[in-house]
Amino acid sequence: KKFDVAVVGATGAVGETMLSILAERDLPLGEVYAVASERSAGSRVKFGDRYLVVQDLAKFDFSKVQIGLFSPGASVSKEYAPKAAAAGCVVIDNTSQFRYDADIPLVVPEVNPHAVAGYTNRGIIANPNCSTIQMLVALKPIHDAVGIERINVATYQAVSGTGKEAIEELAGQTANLLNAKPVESKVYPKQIAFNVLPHIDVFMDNGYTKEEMKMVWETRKIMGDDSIQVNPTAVRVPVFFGHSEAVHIETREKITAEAARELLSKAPGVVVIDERRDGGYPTAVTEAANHDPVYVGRIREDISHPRGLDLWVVSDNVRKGAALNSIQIAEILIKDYL
Ligand code: A2P
Ligand code: 11C
Repeated sequence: KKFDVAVVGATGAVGETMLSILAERDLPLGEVYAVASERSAGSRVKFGDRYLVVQDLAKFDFSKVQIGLFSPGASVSKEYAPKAAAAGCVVIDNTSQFRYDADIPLVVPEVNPHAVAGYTNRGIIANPNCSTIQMLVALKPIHDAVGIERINVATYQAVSGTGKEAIEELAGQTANLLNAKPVESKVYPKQIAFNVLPHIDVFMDNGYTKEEMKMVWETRKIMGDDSIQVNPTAVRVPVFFGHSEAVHIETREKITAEAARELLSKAPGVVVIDERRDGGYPTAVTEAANHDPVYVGRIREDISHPRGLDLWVVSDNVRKGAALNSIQIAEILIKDYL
């Protein structure tokens, strides 16, 4: 049996990566359609060694496909994901639109693959936020072994998380500054080149940003444990691809750094790079960008807490944080449900 797939948002940073991962992996694909807004309809996007002509979302007939991989922004998914589902297509939505609805599954395949079964509720499965995905792939084996009570996390997030315009803003500002020209900030409220901004997504009433609160809400839903306390600070850094996170956890029972390293070295989707020497740790640019795994290093026992453990977690936010995770969900759907 073959499956016809629509990639919605196919001209964006995530959509382009979805198409390249679909071409690389071994899914039983029938037709693949590239869909975006009216603005880019008629243009071409790369799919393996050929090109697809982009179709207008407003005119696309979803009864032609069994799976829709959506990444066009929350307001567009809000309108079109239910329409696609009503036409019989299972939507895997990469936006924040449906994640917190109780009847929508929120899935990280290495953590809660069984939740995919809930796709029958509304025909929609939500893909979590990139910062949450990589953190939970690394923390799940530790939570299963000793229980996690509290997570303190500071993120160092790449501009590709914002989308193509932000990638261009960082590149443009960097070039201008190196040529002693003035810079303009349109996507971010302050200069991002050679700078660090403690602000991702909108501010909430409690002083946290929405990106930070996503990590709180999504961690509890995906782990299926409302008792986990999460305290995030989400920060944008001038990196193109790859989010990094300093993760500090407090566990129910003590776990040694050595035991954690051992568990993580066998965990699905994780690569441990943890040598206590210069360069013996993963980074966004040298390891994560353009690769699939979640890399973990700097594993050590917290000297300030008897049951504390510190980890450095790095992954390609556009791949594992978005496109790859969605396609892994599609693989589970195809193998076990459709
Ligand atoms: P388009 O190129 O036609 O604007 P990014 O997150 O990298 O900025 O990408 C956003 C993606 O979502 C693009 O593929 C963009 O298509 C698509 N998109 C944005 N708005 C709409 C819309 N109203 N209908 C369909 N696709 C949209
Ligand atoms: C970022 N995490 O890095 C965001 C991008 O909820 O899907 C993804 C936003 C989301 O800017």
